[in-house]
Amino acid sequence: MHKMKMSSKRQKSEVLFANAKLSIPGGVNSPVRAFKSVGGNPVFMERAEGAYLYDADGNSYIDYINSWGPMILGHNHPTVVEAVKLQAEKAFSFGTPTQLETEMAELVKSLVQNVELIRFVSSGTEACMSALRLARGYTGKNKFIKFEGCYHGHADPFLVKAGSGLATFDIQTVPGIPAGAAMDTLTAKYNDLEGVMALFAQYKEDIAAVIVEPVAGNMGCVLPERGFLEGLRKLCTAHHTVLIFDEVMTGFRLAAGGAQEKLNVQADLITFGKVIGGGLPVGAFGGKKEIMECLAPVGKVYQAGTLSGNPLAMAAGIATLSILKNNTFIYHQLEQTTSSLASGLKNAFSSKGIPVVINQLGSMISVFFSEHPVRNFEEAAVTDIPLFNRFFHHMLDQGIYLPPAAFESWFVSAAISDAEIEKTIQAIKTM
Ligand code: KE4
Repeated sequence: MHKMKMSSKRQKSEVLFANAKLSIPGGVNSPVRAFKSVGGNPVFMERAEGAYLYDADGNSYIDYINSWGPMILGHNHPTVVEAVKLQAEKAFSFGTPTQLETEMAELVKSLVQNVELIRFVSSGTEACMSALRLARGYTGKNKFIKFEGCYHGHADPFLVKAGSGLATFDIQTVPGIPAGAAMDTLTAKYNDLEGVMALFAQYKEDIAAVIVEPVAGNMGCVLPERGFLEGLRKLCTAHHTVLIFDEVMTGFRLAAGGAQEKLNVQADLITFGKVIGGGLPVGAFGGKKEIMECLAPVGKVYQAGTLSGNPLAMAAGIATLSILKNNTFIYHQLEQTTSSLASGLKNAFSSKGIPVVINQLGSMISVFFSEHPVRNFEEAAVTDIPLFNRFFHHMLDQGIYLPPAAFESWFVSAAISDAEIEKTIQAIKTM
């Protein structure tokens, strides 16, 4: 572990972290926040505005994590804040149907053409867990394929060769998951269509689903190679297998219609999270009517949630998605900003003689310290992690907040302008 000189600038965060650990395991409510991989202690944030985070000690940071994706418009967008305030004055939650949920569902359907029905939940984990159960209930089959380095939340069947925090902490097997819960989980290498074909050759019609991050973000950003997603589509159609695109990260981020629009490949079920809630807890899964109507109370596949479709969260989601729908130039702007970040990073590191691979699509980007391409988790895992950790802390001390792990995508927001990009690139020169 790379021991980092702790900046004296963050003493209040140190105290807050020590206190947090007395009441919360590891002082965090999600492991990836704990700086375990990059070393040092996490920074406690207090407020945010636009492109900037402000920590408990009053330091400011350009934000490239944006709550791990949700804050695509930047923090505290006035229209979103106003929508949540107005709803809060009416009610927080009823536990009854509301017109807001229908409005949100119609908004998603207007942006994602092959979503005929959608069910809202409160996290990406719930969305993926429910989509898998639905695919199994619809097909009557149990096995499913996931890809090494992809992360679909922390439900038992997915915690096999998973990405995000499991890759960061090198957790190969998770205690507490009975063999039965993961025995039907088949894994293949990302971008390895032959490997998937071999699994179909072995298990033929016994595979309920293939779930994939259409652009992977949980091993760092890794792009699908030409023909990979199209090949999965063909194999699933041929074998009556449900193709699930996990768009928790890519949904409403890569385009208004997500990765399906950007890459022109259609799934049978799509899961959503992050951006869909605009920073409040919303997940969702949707797709073909024929499949979705297997869900209770229409069908028998049970799935439920006290705060599913929560009015406050719906208000934030409706405001966020409406802005994205009515200002699609934002996606062009995000692409441009992130592309100039990518070329700035490449030039800055090559001028220092440091080999880097920059993987980027739209406003998702990752820096790998490597001389070789990174097309799957195996290749991501052999990049220079200690150098990434040093880079992370150097940038943090320069007022730039990156995801605190190499196996994570960065997320650019519409509030990040050329000024922030320039500052980010300048910071590398002093590394
Ligand atoms: P949540 O349950 O964390 O809302 O979503 C799970 C999930 C599902 N699918 C994909 C593609 C995801 O990226 C995620 C969650 N992403 C991580 C970041 N790599 C969330 C951050 C965290 O775990 O704290």
